[in-house]
Amino acid sequence: MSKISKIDAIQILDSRGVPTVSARVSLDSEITAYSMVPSGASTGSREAVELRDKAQPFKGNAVSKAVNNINSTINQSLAGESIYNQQAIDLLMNKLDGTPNKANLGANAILAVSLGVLKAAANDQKLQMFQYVNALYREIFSTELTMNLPIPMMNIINGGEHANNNIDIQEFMIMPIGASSFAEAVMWCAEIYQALKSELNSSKHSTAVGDEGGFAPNLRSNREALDLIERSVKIAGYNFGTDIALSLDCAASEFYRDGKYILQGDNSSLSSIEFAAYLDELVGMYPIVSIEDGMDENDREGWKILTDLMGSRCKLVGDDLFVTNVDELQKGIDDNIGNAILVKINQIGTITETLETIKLANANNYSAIMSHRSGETEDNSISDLAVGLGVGQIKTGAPCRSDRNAKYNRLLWIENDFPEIKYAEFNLD
Ligand code: 2PG
Ligand code: MG
Repeated sequence: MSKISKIDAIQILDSRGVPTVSARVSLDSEITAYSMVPSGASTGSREAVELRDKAQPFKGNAVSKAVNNINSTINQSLAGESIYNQQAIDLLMNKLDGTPNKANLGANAILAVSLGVLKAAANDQKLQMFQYVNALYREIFSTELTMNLPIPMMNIINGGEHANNNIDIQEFMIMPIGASSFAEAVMWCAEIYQALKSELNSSKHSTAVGDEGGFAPNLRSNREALDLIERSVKIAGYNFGTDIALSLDCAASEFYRDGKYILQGDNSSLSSIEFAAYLDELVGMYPIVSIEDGMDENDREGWKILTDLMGSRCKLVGDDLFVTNVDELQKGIDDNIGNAILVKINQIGTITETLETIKLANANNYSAIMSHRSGETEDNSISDLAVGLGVGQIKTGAPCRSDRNAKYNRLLWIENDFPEIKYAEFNLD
């Protein structure tokens, strides 16, 4: 039983050049593991607290307090613990923090350690992290869990808070649902991405990219973005609808003001019913199989309208709505809103709570999608989490920029080395 000998942390930079936390977990067996914490831009108001210094330098964004919390309190409390006690370690950190939203120690400090512990334990057992997390889930919940290679949801046009263009919808994603392997899925998406680049070039649009590696052109409307993607899919030689489906992340909380959804690109201000009808129309016109945050996180009435209208035809994914929080997901299940959840480890801050949320989703037939944040690092743990927890879908940006491709590339190696793990199937049930 290897024990934790030391946990330390430093401040590093994320893909936006903003500080974030990196931790190192060292064991008495001489194993060490490093973790890095991502950071969102379009954050849900009920997410666990990302502790920032709120003083110079880095315009208040430094994370030295979170780093110090690891180097002092957390290190002192966890030194000597068995590395295999993931649940006990996460619980202990939550107790040390003492708040419901990790405001004292910081979810960025707690997650860095929780993830570092998971990695160190896997290394210590000479297992791949996806194998270890799969075993951990099965042990905690006394249940079986089939692993798979997730269908990627590649965000190839960026808008909203992730780009300084005039597109309201934050993410336009392609999903290679017809591919027969993860490698084929990546190839298709990369070819479509390049076709889209040529299309943008020939129509004199910018090919600069947004935070998640997708293009960020100034387009007249959401529909123009969808039309461009349709053309690119076809030019690349794929069938629009059966090979490639689409998904959107509206991140609707970002354009919801005083009870209205304000679409600047379309020059309209819509009620919840009208916005649901707008989305329904898009689903009728394009093969959109998944819509994330189609309503504001507090517009539960709107979520109900949307779910009643389209829940049987489309995945309705709660991101800001559920914030990877088991209580928020339970409320959604009770109210019958949404039918899928986005899973972001830093929204909740520990591995144990992430597993609990996925367990609740699985038990209630809500799909789970493993997700990056718009601010990322080269840490590719979410790839292993997606495989080990068998969620079947991963959202981690365009096939461009190494902070995004680090995740896809890790999945390519997993598929190469473990051919018994199959590429997931997409179904709407
Ligand atoms: C989202 C994410 C990731 P952010 O809204 O789903 O794509 O963005 O990390 O900015 O919250
Ligand atoms: Mg989102």
